[in-house]
Amino acid sequence: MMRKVLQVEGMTCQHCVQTVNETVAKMAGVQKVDVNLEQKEVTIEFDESQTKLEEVSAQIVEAGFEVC
Ligand SMILES: [Cu+2]
Repeated sequence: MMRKVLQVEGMTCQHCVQTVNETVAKMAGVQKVDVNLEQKEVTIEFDESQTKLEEVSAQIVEAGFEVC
C-alpha cells in the first residue's frame, strides 16, 4: 500500500472537499482518502498495482481542480 500527499489548488469549500473525496475514492485500488481544505492537501492510500498516482492526479484535474 502506497501513501501519498498531493497539493491540490482550487478547493474552496466543503462541497469541493466532497467532490475530490468522491472522485478519488471511487478509483480502483484506493483504500483511503483524506482531504484537508486548509492545507490544500489530499492524502491518498492506494494499491500502486491497481492505480498510479498520475491517474489520481488526472481525475482530480478532470473534476476541476489543480494538482501542483
Ligand atoms: Cu467548493
